[in-house]
Amino acid sequence: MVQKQSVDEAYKIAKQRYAELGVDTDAVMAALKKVKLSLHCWQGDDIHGFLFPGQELTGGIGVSGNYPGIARTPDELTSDLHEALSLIPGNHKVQLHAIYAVTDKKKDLDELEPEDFKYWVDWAKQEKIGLDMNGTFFSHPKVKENFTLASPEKDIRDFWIEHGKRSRAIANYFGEALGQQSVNNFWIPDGYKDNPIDKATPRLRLIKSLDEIIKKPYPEKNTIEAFEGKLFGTGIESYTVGSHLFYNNYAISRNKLWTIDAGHWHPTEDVSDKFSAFLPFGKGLMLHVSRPVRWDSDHVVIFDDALTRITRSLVRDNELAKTNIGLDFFDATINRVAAWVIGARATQKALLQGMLAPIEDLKQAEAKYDFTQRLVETEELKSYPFTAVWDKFCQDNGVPVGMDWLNQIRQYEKDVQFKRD
Ligand code: RNT
Ligand code: ZN
Repeated sequence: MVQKQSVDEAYKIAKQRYAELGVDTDAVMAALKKVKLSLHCWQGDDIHGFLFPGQELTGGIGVSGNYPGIARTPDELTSDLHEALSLIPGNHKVQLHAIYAVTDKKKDLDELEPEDFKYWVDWAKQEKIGLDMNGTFFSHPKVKENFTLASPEKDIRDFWIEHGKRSRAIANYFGEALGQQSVNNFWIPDGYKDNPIDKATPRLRLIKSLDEIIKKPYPEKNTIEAFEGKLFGTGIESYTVGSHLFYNNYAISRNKLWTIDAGHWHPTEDVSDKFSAFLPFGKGLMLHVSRPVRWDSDHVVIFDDALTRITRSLVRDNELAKTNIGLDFFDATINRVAAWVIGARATQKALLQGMLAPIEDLKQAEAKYDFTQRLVETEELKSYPFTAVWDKFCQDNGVPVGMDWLNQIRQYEKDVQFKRD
């Protein structure tokens, strides 16, 4: 067990070290506390949901592993989310997918209504958290040859347009009932395995379908749409209708959010460079923080260079207010609750490290072409004692410090998760 006294002593020294640079660690902790992450409910059950038991996962995404203790019911999933939230400092949000509706009636995706999410709203009220939304445009028989909103068939498009409309009514309900904006994220798998003849028409159809979905106005304080592009999916390697450039332009022209999923780019592409190129023109961003390993593998987010580049950009360029930080990964080879906690804590730790810097001084040095100071300080800052501030932040927010939280996971496995199998 980490001792409170050692956390306090280390913090005192760290506070002094940062104060020497003009950085106020108490103010930084207060700023970090305000940053909400949106935890993705689907890490808890390998994207099965509750609406269509046993339905296969499709759409070019996949989950591997079979660690015991998967959540199979709404109560099991909310219990696991509660456990995860209790190990993550601060107050956050949870992202749902349409397939997580909780209803006794047999309903299809084009029939869902806000009342089918009352279970989640009641739970969110109890947890004092907000909810984000995602329509589910995959794992369904109406996905024909990997096409939904851009399908050449009107019947297929109409089904998915109706689903999109329903998802907006649900997101509006979340925002209204919980008093905070619900981001409604759209990702569709549409595309071709092999080279298309016609790349233009599917994109024109997608624009028409999306415009139809977003036609009805909802108060923006309740909900706003976000659009997530992608390079490719498995089985959809040659052409993606909703590419990055497509949604970048769609989001700007419709004054909506653009979603950047860190796993959806070529592995050497630095997504953090895109924020400041988009935001001067765009309404805002939604992030799906993920970790691609060689491809869009959706590994659990860890404290690595790609993550710290993302968080440093957000902090240094003052973009947090216009950015919604969601997580999106799915690993079933480890404890699924631990997966959430690892990814969320890594993201917060990376944000904290980014904040603990004399950013204005460095900007001034840069403006005076003092690249020597810039490189010396940014390199030295990497080994400044930000971990002592992180430990203090965890302690002050009533969550376990360091690796102590693993004990809680082991206990939860024993008492709850392993009893499910
Ligand atoms: C798929 C997208 C999408 C999904 C979730 C489940 O490549 O990243 O965000 O991961 O909707
Ligand atoms: Zn995503």
